[in-house]
Amino acid sequence: MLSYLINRFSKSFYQIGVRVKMLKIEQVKVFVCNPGRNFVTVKIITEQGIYGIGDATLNGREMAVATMLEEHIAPCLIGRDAHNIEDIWQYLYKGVYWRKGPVNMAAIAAIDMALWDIKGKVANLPVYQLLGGKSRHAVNLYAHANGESISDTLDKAEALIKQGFKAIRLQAAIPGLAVTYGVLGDKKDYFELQGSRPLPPEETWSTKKYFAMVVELFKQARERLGDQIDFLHDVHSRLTPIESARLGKLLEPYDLFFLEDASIAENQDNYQVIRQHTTTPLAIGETYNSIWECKSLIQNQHIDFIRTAATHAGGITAMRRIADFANLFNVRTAPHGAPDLSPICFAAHMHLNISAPNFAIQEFVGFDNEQLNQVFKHNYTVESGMAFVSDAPGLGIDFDEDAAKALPYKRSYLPVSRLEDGTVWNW
Ligand code: GCO
Ligand code: MG
Repeated sequence: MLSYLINRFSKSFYQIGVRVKMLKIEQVKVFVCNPGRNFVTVKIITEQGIYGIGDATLNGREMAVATMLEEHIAPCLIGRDAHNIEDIWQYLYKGVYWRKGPVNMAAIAAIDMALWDIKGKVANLPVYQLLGGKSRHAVNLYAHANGESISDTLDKAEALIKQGFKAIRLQAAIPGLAVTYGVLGDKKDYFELQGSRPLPPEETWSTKKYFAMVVELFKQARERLGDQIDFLHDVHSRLTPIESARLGKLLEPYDLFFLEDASIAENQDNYQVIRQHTTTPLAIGETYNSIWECKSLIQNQHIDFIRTAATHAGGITAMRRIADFANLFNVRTAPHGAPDLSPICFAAHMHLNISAPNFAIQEFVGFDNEQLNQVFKHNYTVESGMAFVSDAPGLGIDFDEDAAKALPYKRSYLPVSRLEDGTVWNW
């Protein structure tokens, strides 16, 4: 009798298991479109007609990723089971002799996002539910205030505060330099809004001129905006480690939420130099393609925030591993949210942000370009400086193939930076 029951019991489990049908990948489509700037999008379609989408945009190198996907990755995916996200990730990462790299990892990332999108649709659940559910009710955002002068920046910050933002990145033009990173000007020809730049524009950098502006910016910001707003700033890797250490010290009285990309950390020990001199919180990671680039920064607690993006660090699967690792060392996540990451990446971040226990803040520039919204149909809402995740199954975002086809790719580059004597510098 007992063996009969055990037999029946295990049999019914077995039968339940069998009901999870294989989701054969039938087609992998790749689109490169330009609704105001270039985006690379992947669409994976299963035999059952269920599809998922992913972002593979690598600013200035879009066609390299599109070729990687079309030529090298798509043919290996046809016929595989879309359910096996982890195995497909390992197959594309470990299974290939040549690991990591921005082109490769952006391609893997897009496939991974599309597979999570499919899994959510099949389960009829938003992706965050598959990641363990909500750790918070909404996602804190930081907005950008970029000005032609300090007072212009602070005017823009005041307008954002009126909209309800409680965390603002402040960037202002550097007197004496023709162009400053992050400042739009009236030309509307700043990289964030680029349509096409057939050749890389060149810019000049001066650390001395920058220091003269930046400390004054935060002094005036505290005087004018009070002590209840979180301020952030992106150095965009222009300083050496000891210069970063000095800047961190000079900014301590103004209590930054974080100082981003103060120095390059190809040599991860650079951050030890900065860390030992300043208590200004440090953030880095938007260009990282894997956990290996931030491993020692995190485990030595030389940074406070890790800014990897789903599109560049290997998708939702990889972002989740980075977040969990960072959590062991009190490092919180603050994903990159520049306009060259498509709304699909933003949607992926929303699911990660709402679920990760150690999420801190999401960079947010908004998607208020009409063409862009024709191509990408997103579903989240923003209120009082916070974003609310979509409860639609999957990632909660859709892609209009026809709208995308009507807006073809245009070659475009990021700028190149030089010192005043002509030496190539970090842009
Ligand atoms: C940020 C970033 C971006 C990058 C851009 C490059 O913090 O938002 O630094 O502005 O420059 O993503 O493609
Ligand atoms: Mg940045």
